[in-house]
Amino acid sequence: MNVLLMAYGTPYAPEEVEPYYTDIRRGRRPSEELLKELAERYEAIGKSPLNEITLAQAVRLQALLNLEAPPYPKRLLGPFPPRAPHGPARVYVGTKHWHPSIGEAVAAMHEDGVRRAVAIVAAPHYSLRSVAEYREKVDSALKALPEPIDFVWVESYEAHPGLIAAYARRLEEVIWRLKNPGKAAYVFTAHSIPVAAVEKGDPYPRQVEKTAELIAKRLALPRFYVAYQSAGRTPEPWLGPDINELLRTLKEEGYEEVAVQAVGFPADHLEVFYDLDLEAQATARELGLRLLRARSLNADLDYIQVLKDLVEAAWPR
Ligand code: FEC
Repeated sequence: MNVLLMAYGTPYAPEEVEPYYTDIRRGRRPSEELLKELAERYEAIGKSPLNEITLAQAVRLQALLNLEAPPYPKRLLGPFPPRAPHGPARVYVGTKHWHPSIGEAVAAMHEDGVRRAVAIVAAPHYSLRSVAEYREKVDSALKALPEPIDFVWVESYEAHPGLIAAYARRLEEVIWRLKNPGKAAYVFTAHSIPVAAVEKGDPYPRQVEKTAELIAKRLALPRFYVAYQSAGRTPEPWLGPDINELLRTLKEEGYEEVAVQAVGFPADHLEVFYDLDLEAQATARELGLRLLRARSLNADLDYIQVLKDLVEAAWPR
């Protein structure tokens, strides 16, 4: 079994911020002002851990897919069906905007003799501005190969019961720390996308709502809100409400505590550490709101088990 696990990617060093940002902008170099602003955001969080987390996810996913029963005596455990029913699994990492790039990963897979694989993104929701773009990058890498690789895609998994349980578990930890959970506001966030994509019928906001609704139902939350974060620095309109704007509304409505969970991103990175932990936290402080954020899934085994389920279900039999 072969898997291509994809994520956004982040620069490894400050001098890589410029080419990374240029790649995000489809080859258009950012202005000095935009570049300075992004460099300052990285500086403020110290470093984005996204590449390390993606690698840890891949290592753990490969280990879980290859897990075989230890050779215990049959007398104790009875016949143990061997795991890894699809043969040895190999997981490759490809990042959308940095290295290893999706193109580099696809080329390495081909060189290793891979001709069939499951493609999955470490982000649960499909968008024309996320998964569709990962797919374009895979398709363009395939064009450079002498023989094709047959990819089976997992395009979204917004309602996977294991994902909902994993998110609910992290939010429950926040609920324990609230002074008055019955009167708190519960806010689920995802990366914003341009409104133009939504107008083209992008299922993204519907899928984000679904994830939020299922977590809220599982924890019997009295009410919940969905907000978007990290809108791009472009003049076009972006999907809202923005988390900072929503915090102002919540204050006006009389809330004192807000529990925030980023459901659009399984991993910690710039958009979590800067946009939520620094920016939204500063807005909340200014408004006199107590904001607590649920910790991310990262490479925790409950999330890796979700990836394993999805990959095994997609693998052609
Ligand atoms: O830690 C890190 O260094 C990387 C954090 C990071 C993640 C991420 C995820 C998503 N994005 C999505 C959509 C867009 C669209 C644009 C866009 C732009 C940026 C910029 C940075 C950035 N994104 Fe991102 N995104 C991350 C970081 N993103 C930096 C450029 C500066 C800025 O605008 O803030 C606009 C592109 C354009 O100009 O055309 C659209 C979506 C996701 C969630 C799915 C995924 O993880 O792939 C959707 C992590």
